[in-house]
Amino acid sequence: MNPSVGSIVVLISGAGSNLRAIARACQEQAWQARIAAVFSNRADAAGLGVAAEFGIPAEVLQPREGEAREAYEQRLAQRIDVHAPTAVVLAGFMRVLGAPFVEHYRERLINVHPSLLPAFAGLHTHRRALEAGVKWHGATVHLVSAEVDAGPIVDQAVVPVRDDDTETSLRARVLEQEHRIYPPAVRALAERRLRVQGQRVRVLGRAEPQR
Ligand code: NHR
Ligand code: GAR
Repeated sequence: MNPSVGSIVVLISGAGSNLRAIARACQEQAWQARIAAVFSNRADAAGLGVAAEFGIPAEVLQPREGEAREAYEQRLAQRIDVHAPTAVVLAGFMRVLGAPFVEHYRERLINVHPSLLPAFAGLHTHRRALEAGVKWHGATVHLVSAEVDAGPIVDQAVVPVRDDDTETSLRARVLEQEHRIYPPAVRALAERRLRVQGQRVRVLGRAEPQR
């Protein structure tokens, strides 16, 4: 294996549309990185089918009954580390991760969150944005810290909130932006082109024009 080529591990729980966007970009562009494996904490995640479509090895790793969170995360990390990842990518992964796991992957763990952080951390972001009456909503790519949805921000995208929006229509508009901004951020992390200073992240060698 060529050590200069980055290794990407993707964690999913659901549909896998972000996994698809990343796999497609990785395939179509000449990334100096490969998607080595996909892990799902749910056996019924549709994203497992996406992994199969792209020929990416996928593994279901479910918490056992009564298993402590830290024990599960230790098993997960053991399986992930087989691939010596330069990037561990949360793509609709719906379990909060404990501090030891997050620390183990410090500056290698990345997430896309469906809001303009620090607004609407946590769940049900589109419903909460509609309830709050904000006129602009969006998506945030951030490095994962032990505090949920509070890590250094890599990129953001903004969408308008329309008068006739529902949770469903707003979610679709945001998801489209996730698919646009997440792949280049994952690529930069996997290719070791992110520089972190406190809460601020610089992306080196970003292709221009970016938007
Ligand atoms: N873990 C840490 N430590 N830090 C982050 O920033 C994390 C994280 C784990 C996941 C993704 C995330 C998001 O983008 C993420 C970021 C799930 C929950 C949650 O509360 C919160 C944030 C995120 C994902 N999950 C419930 C739980 O008890 C389960 C909810 C469910 O199964 O539907 O883990 O917002
Ligand atoms: C995405 O909108 C992602 O931002 C969100 O779940 C969706 C996953 O879609 N993540 C969270 O809400 C985390 N709390 P996908 O499985 O099709 O990529």
